[in-house]
Amino acid sequence: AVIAPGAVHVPGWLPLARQRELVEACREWGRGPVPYRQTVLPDGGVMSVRSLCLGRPWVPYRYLDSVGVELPGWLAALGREALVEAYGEDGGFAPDTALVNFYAPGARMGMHQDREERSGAPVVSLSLGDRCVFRFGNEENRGRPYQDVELASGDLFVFGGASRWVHHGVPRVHPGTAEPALGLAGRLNITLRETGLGR
Ligand code: MD3
Ligand code: FE
Repeated sequence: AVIAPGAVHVPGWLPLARQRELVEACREWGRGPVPYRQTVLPDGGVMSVRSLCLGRPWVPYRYLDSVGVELPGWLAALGREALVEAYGEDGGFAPDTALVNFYAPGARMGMHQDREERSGAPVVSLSLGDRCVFRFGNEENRGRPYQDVELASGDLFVFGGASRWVHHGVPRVHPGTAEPALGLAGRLNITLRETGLGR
C-alpha cells in the first residue's frame, strides 16, 4: 500500500522463518561489544526504546560509541530486495548502517524527523514481534495531519522521496501480540540507511 508519495507499506513481507532468523540476529548483536541501550537526548530526556547501531554510527548524540559490529552483507542485500519490492528497483541502495530499536512493553517513540543522515536515500524499516501503531505525519510539524498505520511482524515499510523528511513516531505497542513462535516479548524494528558520510 502506498501511504504517501515514496512511502510504501508491504504487510507480511518477511516469511516467519526469516523473521525468526532476524530476531535471533538481533539477540546475537546485543551480546556483542555494545549492548542495547536507552539513548539520552541532548535535553536530558531518556528514550524508552533501547537501541543498537551496526556499521557506521552517524547520530552525534545517539550512536557515536556504537561501533564494533559490522553491517552484515546479507542485511544490506535484504535492504536492496526491500527497495525492489517497494519501488520495482533498488536504485543502487548501499546502506552503511542499521539501527535496531527494541520496544519492551510500554516503550514508545515520540514524533521526530530523521535529519541526521547526509543522504536522501530511502530508509528501509523491518518490524518484528508485537504489533504497533506507527504515526506517519507531515514535514511541517509534529502534529496533524498524520496517518496512523498498524505495523505487524514481518512488515516492510520504505520511506523515500517526499516522505523521507516527514515527522513520525510510535505512540503505542500492543503488548503480547507477537507470534508465539518468535519468542519475543516486545517489538524490534530494524532500519537500514545510507548515512552519506563516506568512508
Ligand atoms: C519515516 N524508528 O529509529 S521505523 C527511528 O519503528 C524510528 O522504531 C521507528 O523512527 C521504529 O528513527 C520507525 C520507520 C521509519 C524510519 C525512518 C523514517 C520511518 C521514517 C525516516 C523518514 C520518514
Ligand atoms: Fe525516525
